[in-house]
Amino acid sequence: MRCRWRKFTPKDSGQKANGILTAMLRAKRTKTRKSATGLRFGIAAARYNSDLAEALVEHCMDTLTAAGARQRDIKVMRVPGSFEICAAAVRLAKSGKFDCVIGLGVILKGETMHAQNIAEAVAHGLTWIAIDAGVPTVFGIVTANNLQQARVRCLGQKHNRGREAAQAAIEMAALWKNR
Ligand code: DLZ
Repeated sequence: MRCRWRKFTPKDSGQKANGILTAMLRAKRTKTRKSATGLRFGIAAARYNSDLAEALVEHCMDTLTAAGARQRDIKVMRVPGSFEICAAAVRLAKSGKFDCVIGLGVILKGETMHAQNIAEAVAHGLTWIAIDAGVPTVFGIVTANNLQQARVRCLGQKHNRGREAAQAAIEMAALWKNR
């Protein structure tokens, strides 16, 4: 009797790997498109690297309002640099007025460890705020090695971190509201 199963060949394993990769890419593309109607957002936005930082805020706001959030339900608190984001974020989170708090900023790598120290402090701070305040926080901080990388993530459409932060915030806020 002819065996139904062929021998597993390296070609098969290559195809299998391709299939897994395709599934992963598809999973990444499958974004939940939830409505932001009735949801309230606090944004702690750093001004440092101002043109890029402002573009992040605009993309974030546009995405929130396009999904149904009202302008008056979005509060933007501006701070000097990314290091100060957590001070504003904790105040927003503990105010009880927001369903999600978004940190936005642009950190560019310099010659020293400064950028890395700030980025780590903000990442830990936003994580801690979510745990402590029980309000979801979103890390919308661009940490780039150079200006070119930062431009792609702040000004471009494809990998825009402002838009991605807003989408994550909508999903988390909706989740918290059992929607
Ligand atoms: C000082 C500083 C430097 C060197 N780089 C950045 C940066 O790339 N992105 C950013 O958002 N902020 C930077 N800052 C400012 C610090 O975040 C902070 O405002 C100051 O250290 C004062 O606490």
